[in-house]
Amino acid sequence: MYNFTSEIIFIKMSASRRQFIKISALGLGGFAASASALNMFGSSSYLDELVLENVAKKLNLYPTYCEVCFWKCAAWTHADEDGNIQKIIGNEKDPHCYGRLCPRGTGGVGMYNDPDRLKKPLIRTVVDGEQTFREASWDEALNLIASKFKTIKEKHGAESLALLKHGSPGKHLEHLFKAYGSDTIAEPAYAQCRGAREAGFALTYGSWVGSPEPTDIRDTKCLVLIGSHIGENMHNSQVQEMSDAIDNGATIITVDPRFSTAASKSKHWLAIKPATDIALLLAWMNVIIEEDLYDKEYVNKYTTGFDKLKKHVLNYTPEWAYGITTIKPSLIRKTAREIAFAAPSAIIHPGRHVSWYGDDTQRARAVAILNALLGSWGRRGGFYFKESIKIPKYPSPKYPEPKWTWREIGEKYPLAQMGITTEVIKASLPNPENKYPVKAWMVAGTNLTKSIPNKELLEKAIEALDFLVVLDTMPMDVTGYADVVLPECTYLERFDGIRAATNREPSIAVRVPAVKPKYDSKPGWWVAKQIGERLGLGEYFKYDDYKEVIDWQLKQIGTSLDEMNKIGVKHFPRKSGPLYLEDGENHVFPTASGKIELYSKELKSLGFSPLPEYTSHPEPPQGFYRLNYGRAPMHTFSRTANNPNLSDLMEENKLWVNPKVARILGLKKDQEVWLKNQDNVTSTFPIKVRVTERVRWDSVYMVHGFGHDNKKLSKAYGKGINDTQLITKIMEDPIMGGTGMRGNFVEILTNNPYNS
Ligand SMILES: Nc1nc2c(c(=O)[nH]1)N[C@H]1C(S)=C(S)[C@@H](COP(=O)(O)OP(=O)(O)OC[C@H]3O[C@@H](n4cnc5c(=O)[nH]c(N)nc54)[C@H](O)[C@@H]3O)O[C@H]1N2
Ligand SMILES: Nc1nc2c(c(=O)[nH]1)N[C@H]1C(S)=C(S)[C@@H](COP(=O)(O)OP(=O)(O)OC[C@H]3O[C@@H](n4cnc5c(=O)[nH]c(N)nc54)[C@H](O)[C@@H]3O)O[C@H]1N2
Ligand code: SF4
Ligand SMILES: [Mo]
Repeated sequence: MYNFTSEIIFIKMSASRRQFIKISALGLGGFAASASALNMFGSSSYLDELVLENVAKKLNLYPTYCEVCFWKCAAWTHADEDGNIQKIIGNEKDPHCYGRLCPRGTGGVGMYNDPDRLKKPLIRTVVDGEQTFREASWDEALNLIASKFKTIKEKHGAESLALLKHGSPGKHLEHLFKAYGSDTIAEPAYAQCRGAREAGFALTYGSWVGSPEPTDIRDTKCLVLIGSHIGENMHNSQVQEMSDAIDNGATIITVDPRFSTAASKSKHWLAIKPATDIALLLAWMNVIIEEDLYDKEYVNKYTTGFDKLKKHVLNYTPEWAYGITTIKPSLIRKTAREIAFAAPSAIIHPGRHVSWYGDDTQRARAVAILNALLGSWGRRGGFYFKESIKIPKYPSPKYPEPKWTWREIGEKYPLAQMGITTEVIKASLPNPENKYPVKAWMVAGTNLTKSIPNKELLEKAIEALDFLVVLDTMPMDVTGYADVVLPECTYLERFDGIRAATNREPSIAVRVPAVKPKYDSKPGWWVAKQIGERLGLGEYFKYDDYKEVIDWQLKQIGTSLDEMNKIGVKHFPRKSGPLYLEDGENHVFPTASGKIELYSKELKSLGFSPLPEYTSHPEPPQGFYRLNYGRAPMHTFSRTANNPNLSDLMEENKLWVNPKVARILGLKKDQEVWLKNQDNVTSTFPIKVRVTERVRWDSVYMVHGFGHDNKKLSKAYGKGINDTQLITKIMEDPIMGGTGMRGNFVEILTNNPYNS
């Protein structure tokens, strides 16, 4: 069953002080204390089922919102009287899920049941000359963290403590860090995800796209997906709205070098050559302008710079784009006309994970401009005007003013609007010329070794840190680098902040624990408060339980925790005006000119191209293939690979290979191969081959998030390849610091490279 003997393997980090430890505690305490009649047999055993089926128990319902991904669907957790979670069901009134969770949300109960969970705080120690973790009490772990934080603040200033975070726990720690004087905060959901999109749209429309995207998919007549693979990208209400739109006869056009699930539902699949999308976008603009298909009234009334744009795209004909994209001119014209005929009920989807080739802000600008030509922003079936309700902040003192923040660290990138993870990592490297030296990290809810490429740089930075504490629910790879590991309880076992995302109409959802925290795990808010109090910041944490904070906030907006416990989701009326532009209205956009800026003076003044230009990118050399990656409907990044419910649905990723390539290399279905990239990095594990016409011959494809190398992840260990390991070449976006990750090329090795 569960093996507690120390199976410590060290990854070579020569003369390293902080060796990578495959998490392995010395003690037995956590498990013994928690073994229940059910989980002793493992969470999905036949015996469990018998027990569950034959003992009819009353179920209690607790409101929550899902943490398996960041769409934050509201749901009801069903728990029996003994505190076993039976199921999680979507909240009918929730605009994020319309009453239905995706497979991952339903499988969220596996996060709670996973027997591999972190069970007790762990502290790095040395036994017989070898580094390992020992179990510790919360008091000891928290005291150690507080004393390290104090020392670092005294020596280097609070600014040198960085918080790298993602998801709900991050919010609580952000409060702690700001109270302590540090705004050195970053998350991979910016520079490695949607940052470039937000910069591109902010430059054009004056506002971010945000999450959930305000795409009016349910009423659209034409949805264009550019490398946005909705359906595999399982963002819930988007998928449901897309399915309804298809039933209602909407045209779907998918631009993707791979035949994605969305492509299979599309009228047109444009199998574009990777890295050439800007050329297609410019050619579409060329057709729409030259053939007078744009929304003249909208363009005249709401945009600036049209004449410059018209001149700019004059020569970017479909014939020009054909040579670059490999998409036939007739198909470029035909699709441009179809999109324009559907306008303004047409959406060129802004995408979400857009950190591809380093010119991503410019590509996002091209998407934004194209939407403006179609008049789709602020129109039914295009983009609606989103709204959310503001949640009042729980009373606490003002934060001190840090001397420098994430902004200064990322100052090279003039339009960065959030912390750039990779710049924080660089600022942590030992370098006397470093103006903003980072000395310690707290990592919460982000598995850096899978979400941030260039592992060598990451390991160098970690090696140089004075202190690293990781708060996670699972013994993920990143925990192996920590000095202290803190076990957070899962979202099903804790209170968190109120969800108040933007949507067609404002709504809120709450997260309430359905069961007590398993093992010796604790909620993120509690961890933040405990560290805060030890740092003398008690004034910032004046509550005993986070539910007091939520209840206070709910009362300020006319509801209460009692009411929310009964309804889970509450809607509020819109206050900002109608969903769409109205006739006769004179809408002012929040840009400098008050108009949609087709031509960007701001970019010009910063020395960037004011109109999007196509730039060519390197092609894979002979014998190499472009490494492409994406999502699978039943997994979220690396966080679900060990989930017992979800790994049952898909336990490893496969390498999609075109039959032509399989023929040349003599590859067979399910044959194991290794990959080696352009910088001679070889994958730790092999991957099985999937031969399919659905991928172009110049690329290979895999689902992101596999290839875990911590043995304590008993289901995920060694299953498939970690795409991030092979991403060593980064194409930085000079405008906002995004991490372009799609410029890496791999060779396929059929012989085990470790058998030599
Ligand atoms: N190669 C490559 N890199 C990528 C991407 C890619 O597709 N390919 N995608 C990029 C994108 S779009 C994004 S948004 C980022 C995502 O990057 P991350 O957010 O780092 O993604 P995960 O791999 O899910 O890591 C989440 C970590 O949070 C932990 N966790 C889960 N629930 C909780 C909780 O309740 N509390 C705490 N404390 N921890 C929890 C998990 O165990 C896991 O260790 O990655 C980016 N990086
Ligand atoms: N099931 C599931 N759903 C998720 C997530 C998850 O982990 N699991 N994560 C969520 C998050 S945080 C994000 S950011 C989104 C990400 O999801 P999206 O933003 O939809 O997509 P990407 O991951 O950027 O892109 C993947 C697609 O881009 C295609 N592609 C690769 N190169 C090119 C190119 O040069 N041009 C074009 N046109 N296409 C290309 C790939 O073949 C693939 O189909 O998904 C979200 N939804
Ligand atoms: S889309 Fe799925 S995983 Fe994401 S929050 Fe909703 S139910 Fe959870
Ligand atoms: Mo993302």
